[in-house]
Amino acid sequence: MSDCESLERQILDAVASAADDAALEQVRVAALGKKGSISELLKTLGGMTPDQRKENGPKFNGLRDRVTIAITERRSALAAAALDAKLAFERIDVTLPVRPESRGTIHPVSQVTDEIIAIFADLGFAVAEGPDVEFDDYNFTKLNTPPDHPARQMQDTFYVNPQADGASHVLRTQTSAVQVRTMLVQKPPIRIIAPGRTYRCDSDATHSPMFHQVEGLVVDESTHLGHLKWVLEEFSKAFFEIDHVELRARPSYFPFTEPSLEWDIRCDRSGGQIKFGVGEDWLEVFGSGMVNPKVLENCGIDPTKYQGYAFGGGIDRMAMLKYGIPDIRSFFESDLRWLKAYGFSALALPTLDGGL
Ligand code: 2U9
Repeated sequence: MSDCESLERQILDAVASAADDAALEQVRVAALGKKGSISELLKTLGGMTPDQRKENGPKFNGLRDRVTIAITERRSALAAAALDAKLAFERIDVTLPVRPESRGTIHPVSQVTDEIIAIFADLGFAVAEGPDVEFDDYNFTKLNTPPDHPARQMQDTFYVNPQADGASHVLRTQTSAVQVRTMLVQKPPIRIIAPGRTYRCDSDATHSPMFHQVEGLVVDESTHLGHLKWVLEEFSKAFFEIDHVELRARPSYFPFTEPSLEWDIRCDRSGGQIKFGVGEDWLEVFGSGMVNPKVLENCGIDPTKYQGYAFGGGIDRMAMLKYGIPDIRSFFESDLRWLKAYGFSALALPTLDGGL
C-alpha cells in the first residue's frame, strides 16, 4: 500500500470512528486544516517537476475530495443520529388522556382573539400581522396624520429612541399600520383583519398602556358603507351569540376615514348583567368609516378606481363585555387565581360549528 493510500485509510478510519461533532472536527483539522496532513501533501506539489506533478496532482486532489466527502457524510449521519435520539427522548404519547390536575388555562384575550378570527375568517377575511415597534410614517403620516396634525394629540404615543436607520419609530398606537403595509404590497381586492397589541400612555379601569385591537380593511371597486354595516352586524351576532342585533351609527372623526362613524349596539343593563340585542341602552362597540382617499393614495392605490371601508374595536373591551370582566388592568396582572376564574380550557377551541 502506498503512503498516500495508507494516509487515506488512516483518515477514513478516524472519520468513521468520530463519535461526535467535536471529534470529527479534530479529524478534519488534522487532515484538511492549514497544517493538516493532506494540506501539507498538497503543498509538496509546488516543489515537484511537471511530470511528478502530473502523476501526484490527481492523486492528492482525489484524496482531499474523498476525505471531504467522507467528513460531510459523517457529519450528516451524526446530525441525523442526534435528531433521532432527541425525538425518541421527547416522544409524546398523544393518545394519553389530559391530566386531570392540569392548571393551565387560555387567557381570555387569546380566546377572544381566536373567536374574532374564526368569525371573520367565515366572512372571508384573512389575518394580517405587523411589528409592535412601527415606523412613525406607517402609524401616522401615511394614515393622513402628518407630524403637525392635531389628531396626533388624541393618541398618547410612546415614542421610541431614534434607530440606526434614522427613521422615527413609535410603539404602534393602533394596528392600522398593518393595513398600510398590506396595501403597499398587495393590490385590491383586499379583505383583512389585523388583531394585535397596541400601546398608549394611559391607565385606569378601562385603559391599559398595552391593549389589544382588531381592525378590518376591505378595498375593492364598489365597496360601500352598506357592506360595512352588514359585516359589523354579522360579527356582533356571532360574537355575542345572539340571533338579533341592532346597531346604530353616529358621526365621528378619524383622520384616516371620511366619512367616519362610530357604532353602538342595543343592550340592556338593568339586571346587573349586560344583555345584547334587547333593551333601551346603547353601548359603543366599533369605530369605522370609508378609507380616506388620501390614505389609499399614500399607499399606492388609485382612489379614482378603488374605495374601501375600515373599522376597529378593542379586543380586551369585547372580552370584558362578553365575559363580564370589570377591570382591564386585571388582564395583565398574571394573577393565577384570576386566570383560573376567567381562563378557558385549552381544548375549548372556538369554531363557528362547535360554538365560540
Ligand atoms: C387604514 C385605513 C383606515 C381603522 C379604524 C377605527 C375607526 C377605530 C378604535 C376603536 C376602539 C381603536 O380599539 S380602539 O381604541 N378604532 O375607531 N379604526 S376606523 O381605520 C383604518 C385603518 C387602516 C389603512
